[in-house]
Amino acid sequence: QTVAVIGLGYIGLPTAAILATNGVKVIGVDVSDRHVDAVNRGEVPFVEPDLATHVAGAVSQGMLSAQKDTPKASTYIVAVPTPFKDGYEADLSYIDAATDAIIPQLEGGELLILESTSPPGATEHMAARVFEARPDLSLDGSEGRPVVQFAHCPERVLPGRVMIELVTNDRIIGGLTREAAERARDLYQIFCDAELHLTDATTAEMAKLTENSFRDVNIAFANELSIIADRLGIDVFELIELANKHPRVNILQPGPGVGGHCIAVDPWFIVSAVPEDARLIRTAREVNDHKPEVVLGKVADLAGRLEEPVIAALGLAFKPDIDDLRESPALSITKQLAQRHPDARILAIEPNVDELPQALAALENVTLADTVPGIAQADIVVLLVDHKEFKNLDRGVLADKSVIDTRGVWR
Ligand code: SAJ
Repeated sequence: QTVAVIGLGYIGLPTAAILATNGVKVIGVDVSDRHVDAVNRGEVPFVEPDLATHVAGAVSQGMLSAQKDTPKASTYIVAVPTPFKDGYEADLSYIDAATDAIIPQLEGGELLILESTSPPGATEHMAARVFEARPDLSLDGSEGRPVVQFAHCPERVLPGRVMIELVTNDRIIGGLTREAAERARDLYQIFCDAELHLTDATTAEMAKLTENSFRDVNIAFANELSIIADRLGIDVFELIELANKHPRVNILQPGPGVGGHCIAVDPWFIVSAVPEDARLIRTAREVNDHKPEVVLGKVADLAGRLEEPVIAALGLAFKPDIDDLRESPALSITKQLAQRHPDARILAIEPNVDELPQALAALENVTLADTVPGIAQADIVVLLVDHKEFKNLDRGVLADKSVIDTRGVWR
């Protein structure tokens, strides 16, 4: 069999590589020349531990190649982005484009797997698009028309641990038919050592969205508690630590907001599918999205008392010990600080980057600084990301500073 993986991003490329190193012939497809050329040289166009070894090995053995056109294949895995558009509805245009490129290649007998995180109904939508264009094919072989099968198999891997979690995480596989789910299971079993749970496609779509929404709602609860605790003059981190001593309570940690391209996005797919009923999920998103404003308000209270204050913003990434700035609340807070306080000098302290990111580079009152010298110059220190460099800081340097610790690392 030949597997075509459409979209060589941070999910598609690892999946392509791990199938290929397990003996499956894989053709990767991407619209970007940079991705295609890198893969064909046996290189990886982005950073992910261990991925480079897999790609280099698979390409040199002739099991993995990349191209821009969609080839004939027995199985197609679609792993393209699903961003959201205005009104928070999912944008399926990348899935549609991938499907449209597969359609002319179909002869019957193929399996199409949607891996992209998708709103409920996306796999059915994909099948409807195929059968509308190709009435000569069918889902069930009715009237003797050749069968094309469809399944949804969402990824659940954590960036930074992708090559490990592809093997060790359980997976959910939802088929439009039972046969489709079983056939997809046989494919994933080639490299996945964990359990593969079969269900229908819509349940699989919702399972992925539910996992990330669960985390978002729990973080929103912690963020709301942090605002309540401030009002009451108590320490939210101590409050949560104590409440979590209860055997059935497990509250996550508050912070300056929720970032990344998954947890801050996926819950909206549920909200836009059932707006009247997804009330808690929507409110959680709003609570988390409002948290940067709360942090900015605290800084403004302190900065208002000083002339030309120096403000150190600690961390730009969306979570600790990475350089990923996507949808990062720390980055947007730092930018807002600079824009709202033109008289202030903002020191951006991010040990995981070497230069100011584009979003900040154009702002005249922002400079990148090293941790200890930066803090030493500051009047106000705002901790936004719990990077190890900040956790392990010698606290003496904070002695005469006004400190806002959004992650509770210096309690
Ligand atoms: N955060 C908090 N408090 C917490 C935990 C997280 O404020 O107690 C914040 C982080 O700082 C960050 C954001 O939430 O800004 C998201 O970080 P994360 O580590 O929770 O998640 P991601 O986005 O890196 O990866 C998630 C994972 N999903 C779950 O844990 C349910 C991962 O398994 C998924 O594969 C990934 O989303 C995805 O691709 O959907």
